[in-house]
Amino acid sequence: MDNNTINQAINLIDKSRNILLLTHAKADCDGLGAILATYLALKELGKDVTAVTNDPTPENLEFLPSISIVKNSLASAKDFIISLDTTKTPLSKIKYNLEGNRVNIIVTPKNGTFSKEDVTFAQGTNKFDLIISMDAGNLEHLGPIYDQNSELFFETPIINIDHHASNTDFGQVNMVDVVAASTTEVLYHVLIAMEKKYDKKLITEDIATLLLAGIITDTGSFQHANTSPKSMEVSAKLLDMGARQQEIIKNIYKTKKLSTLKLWGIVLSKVQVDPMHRMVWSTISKDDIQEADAEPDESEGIIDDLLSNAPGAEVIMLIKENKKENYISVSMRSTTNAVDVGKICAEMGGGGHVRAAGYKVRDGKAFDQVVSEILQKVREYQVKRLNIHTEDVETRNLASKDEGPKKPEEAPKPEKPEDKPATSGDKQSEKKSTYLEFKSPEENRKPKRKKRPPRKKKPRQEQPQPKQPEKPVEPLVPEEPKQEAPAPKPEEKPQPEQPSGQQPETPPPPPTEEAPSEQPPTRTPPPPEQM
Ligand SMILES: [Mn+2]
Repeated sequence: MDNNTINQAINLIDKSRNILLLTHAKADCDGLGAILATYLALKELGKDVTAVTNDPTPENLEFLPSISIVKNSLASAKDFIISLDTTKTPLSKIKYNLEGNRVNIIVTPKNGTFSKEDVTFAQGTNKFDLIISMDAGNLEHLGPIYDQNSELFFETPIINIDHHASNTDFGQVNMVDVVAASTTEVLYHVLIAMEKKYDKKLITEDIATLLLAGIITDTGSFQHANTSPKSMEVSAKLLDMGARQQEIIKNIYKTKKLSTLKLWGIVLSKVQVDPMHRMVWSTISKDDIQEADAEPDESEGIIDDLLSNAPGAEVIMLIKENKKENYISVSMRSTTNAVDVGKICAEMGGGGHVRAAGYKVRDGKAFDQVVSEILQKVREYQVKRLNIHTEDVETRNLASKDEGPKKPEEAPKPEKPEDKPATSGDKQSEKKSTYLEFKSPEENRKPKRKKRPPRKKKPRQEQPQPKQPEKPVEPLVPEEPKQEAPAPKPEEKPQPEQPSGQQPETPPPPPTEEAPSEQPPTRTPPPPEQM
């Protein structure tokens, strides 16, 4: 973030009086932390500030300092003005009364009489003179607030503060630092610059806590790959400024409802693994949510738990049915920059970062179908990238079978594995050994087998990766695929090609639900541009 950009933003803020702060729909801790911190700082500078989010605050974020100032709707941004010309008739007093659905404005003249001609009407000008959008990759991510007030966004200058690689630079001033771990990390630098400009202490303990909360949650407590020396440094300074780290940890990570624990248990018990394509996934159906007596958003965090507990997996997915809002969401994480889940999700109509992304399907497609489509998609991606060709066809065949979400009857497979004539026996056995274990990343790096391309530094995209020999290494997750979807079974069949055009619809809002912040890992070794 260059100083010039920060100065432009500060100048814009300086000359604005009435500022609107927004974040993406289904605001997460980073988005809320950013708008609350900005709210408090701008109030300190004497500005009129309004902070609005679309959705109610998640329970576990209610501890955020000043959370109660956030409104859930944008009262009309524009006033309607009724004016009365008092040139000829001086005014004595004004009052109003309510009569059913009508408001009567009663004006009493000092003398004389007002007439209709003295009254005029006008649309007030927009009451906000600046919008600051935080943690949102584009205007649509702001949700209904944008849809319902689009005019406001055309008339009002916007400062866009974010760290998503997919950010479209939609503001007049764009402070988008894709290497920052969180929006609050970007904001920290802005607030420091403002302190200098106004020669005033702005970062109070509350603000430091809000900023740190965004960094902690977006880095998964400094566990994701987007944890950089800079984010650690900023965090250290925030602690020094009085950020209450324990309060954040306790509320975010150590307080779980019984229903949440139950839901996690159900989801974890359904984890499936495909070692050959280095995938791990699980599903949450509406029945699971009901069984746990949980809310759909209580699955938040599960995918990151999978991420840290599935050694060797490169792609981690959680596919969830949200019956309440009638969509199916797919959240993806990758453990290496070589696998760009942002790209995969973009092709499915969503988006995100290289290492954290997602999309939603709202077209009424069956849950199982959505599951098999994405599994197929990722397998194809991995086949190409890993050059799993050796047994090309067979491999693919193998692959496609496990997707099944748990209901047996729904498994789209044409035939059950059993029915299928086994492919050549010997082949199977070799496959079997292959697919039972993941290679750990380290393993891959070692020159163990023949030449293996260094996978770490690969440009993320799908650069064809030289094939990696698959070597058994850590026994990955135990083979648990319970239910019908046995994880990779050697004799799988190719999946019937499904129409893939989902309309995933909105790009993954910055991960809301299960994807706490889809931005985790943006950078990592190679300073990736996680776009
Ligand atoms: Mn964020």
